[in-house]
Amino acid sequence: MTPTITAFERSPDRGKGLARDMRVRWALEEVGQPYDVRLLSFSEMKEPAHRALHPFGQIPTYEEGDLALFESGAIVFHIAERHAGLLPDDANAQARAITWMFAALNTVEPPIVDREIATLVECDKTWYEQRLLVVEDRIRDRLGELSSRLGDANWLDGKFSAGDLLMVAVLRMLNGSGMLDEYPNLSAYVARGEARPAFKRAFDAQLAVFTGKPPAG
Ligand SMILES: N[C@@H](CCC(=O)N[C@@H](CS)C(=O)NCC(=O)O)C(=O)O
Repeated sequence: MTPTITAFERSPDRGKGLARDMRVRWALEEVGQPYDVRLLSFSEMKEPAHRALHPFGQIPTYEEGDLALFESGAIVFHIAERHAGLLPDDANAQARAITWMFAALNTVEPPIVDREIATLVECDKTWYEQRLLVVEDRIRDRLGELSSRLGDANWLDGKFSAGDLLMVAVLRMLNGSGMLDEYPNLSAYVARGEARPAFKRAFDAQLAVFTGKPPAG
């Protein structure tokens, strides 16, 4: 059965692949599962029909027959569990890959989201500059720790997994901030993720929504 996901009709990032449907598209592309997309305006996202799928009125959602899911991490996990390719077969290696999924969303993403909120919503406040410094220090702590753990490995734990997919997606939220450049192994890690054919297909499909032109190829 072909799943349907939801995405922004007009992405605020202008197709830079930062809206969270990108994580779901990327996972589906990695496992070779075709999908449909239902585009939503901001007002449609807050209407009862969409809130029945997503209590917080956000994207992405995922529908597959009777199953409806929200939260990009839960959706990526579901895709990884149902298809080969995103989680290792060995039970312990699988548990470690899932740990990295949680680490991406629970430990690395929160200060990055705080920075996003600061720059978008709090930039007119008198305390903005001070807050930004504090938030960026918290991000640097996490990036330094992640950089030490990754070392010169290609991926976080052996082969590419759903843990890497989510970690790369989260780190990409720093694109344009210059912060990743301070950690060359993390920049290279993100570049490796972005070079994956499945990432490119997902990126092009999301960009096509913004440009209105079908993806090339
Ligand atoms: N924790 C959620 C966050 C979802 C989220 O923040 N979605 C954004 C798009 S990337 C959204 O819908 N923003 C519009 C809004 O919150 O009104 C997830 O990972 O799926």
